[in-house]
Amino acid sequence: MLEHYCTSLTARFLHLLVGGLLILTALPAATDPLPPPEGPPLLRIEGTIAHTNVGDEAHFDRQMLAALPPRKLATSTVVTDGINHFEGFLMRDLLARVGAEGDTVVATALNDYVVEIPREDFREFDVVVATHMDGEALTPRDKGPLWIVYPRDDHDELQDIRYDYRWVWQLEHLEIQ
Ligand SMILES: Nc1nc2c(c(=O)[nH]1)N[C@H]1C(S)=C(S)[C@@H](COP(=O)(O)O)O[C@H]1N2
Ligand SMILES: [Mo]
Repeated sequence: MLEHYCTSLTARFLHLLVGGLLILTALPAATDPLPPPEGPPLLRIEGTIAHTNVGDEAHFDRQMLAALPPRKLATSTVVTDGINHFEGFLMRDLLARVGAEGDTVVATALNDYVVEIPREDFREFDVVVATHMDGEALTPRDKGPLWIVYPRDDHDELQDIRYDYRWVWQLEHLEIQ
């Protein structure tokens, strides 16, 4: 009887242990160190971030961006006609990946356009950083390599000039403050 009790306790413990290990290994890559970029960086992130790979900054090449959980979004935009199909990743996941702390994200584009975005946007809405539009990789000639895309068709409040100017195209740099 006692023996049986002990075995089942041990079994329970092992069960919990194995369960715990499974959960740990399944945790998103958010806690892994950032590998150094192998290709040219498409996006550089600096400021209050926990994970860096080039000096004080986190640099992401195309492959590293592609390793983030993929996300699709179909929406209209103020600068294109009809509905576009975007592919990329969530800004929220990117910020988690670098261990960002801070309430403001300053986004800078290749054309030196700079805008401050409240981090709250990325908690509240599934904002995508798009690498592709309608099946084609975005290029610097056409709003690329990265374009911040809000789910504007899903939320009336996003159909507002205050949000339009946060749709940074040709995105290349983020500073977390
Ligand atoms: N890289 C970049 N992104 C940008 C801008 C810009 O000048 N450069 N303009 C912003 C503004 S003010 C708006 S309203 C929307 C649409 O700008 P557009 O009509 O000039 O394309 O994109 C935003 N993203
Ligand atoms: Mo604008």
